[in-house]
Amino acid sequence: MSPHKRFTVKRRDGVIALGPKALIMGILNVTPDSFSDGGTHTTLADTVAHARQMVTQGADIIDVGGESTRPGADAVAVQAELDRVVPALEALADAELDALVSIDTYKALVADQALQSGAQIVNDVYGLQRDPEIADVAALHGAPVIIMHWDTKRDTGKDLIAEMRRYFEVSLEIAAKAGIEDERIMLDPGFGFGKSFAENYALLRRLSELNTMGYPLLAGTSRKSMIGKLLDVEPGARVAGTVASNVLAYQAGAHVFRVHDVAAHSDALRVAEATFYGPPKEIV
Ligand code: 9MG
Repeated sequence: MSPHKRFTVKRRDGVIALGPKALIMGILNVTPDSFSDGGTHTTLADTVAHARQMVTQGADIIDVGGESTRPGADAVAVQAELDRVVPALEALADAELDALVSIDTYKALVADQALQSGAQIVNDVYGLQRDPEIADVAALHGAPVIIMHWDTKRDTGKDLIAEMRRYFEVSLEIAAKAGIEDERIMLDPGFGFGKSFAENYALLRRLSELNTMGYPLLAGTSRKSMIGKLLDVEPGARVAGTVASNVLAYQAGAHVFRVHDVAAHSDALRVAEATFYGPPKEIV
């Protein structure tokens, strides 16, 4: 049986078709302290070149973030975050890349400016619960929203998936109250966020249980410590481990994959798609 339910996610100017074809979200950090690319994409030209390379390699979405979410990273003030992301978003819009652009922020003001500067999707690692006005902003712009699970007050004695469902229900209620339609929502279990090493692997093992929530799923394991700690390797050497985790996430029904290493995932996910659904007709 196909693990991938088909969804048509509404955007302001179109739709995102999700189903058997895995979508790749390439990570574009515009932070000086990005943990795994060393913050090397510092000039606007470099930023655009990196995004263009990811699109050439198969990225469908470019996720622009101006505040690092790595453990121990400092929070960034709204203006500082805007100073990082707005010029990058405007440069990406000028470049007319063949990809959608998402803004990785939990701040309503940043999301608002970002959506006016070319971003089309809101990626909120706090699932609309840190700054609930972000839901109003997304609704106003007709933007799809990625609701990620990051429950800083979770009862770790309770079942992770059951707790995650409860967290998502709260986020979904915030979204509904703001007027965000169900067809604009994707869910993300938030690998690495407030979960132990063992819980991250339990989450991957049980990921398919989230399919019953009835929303598309995004998986983000890229170069995270769940891979690095297991293999005892630095971020740059976590590609094979990340690919393995994402192929398993695909098998569990995930639709979108947030990754640093786009080329490797493009190949691996094409193999996974062909295995589940048969190779493309033009090759047969
Ligand atoms: C910004 N960011 C870092 N990790 C992430 C993940 O796993 N999912 C999403 N949606 N965003 C993330």
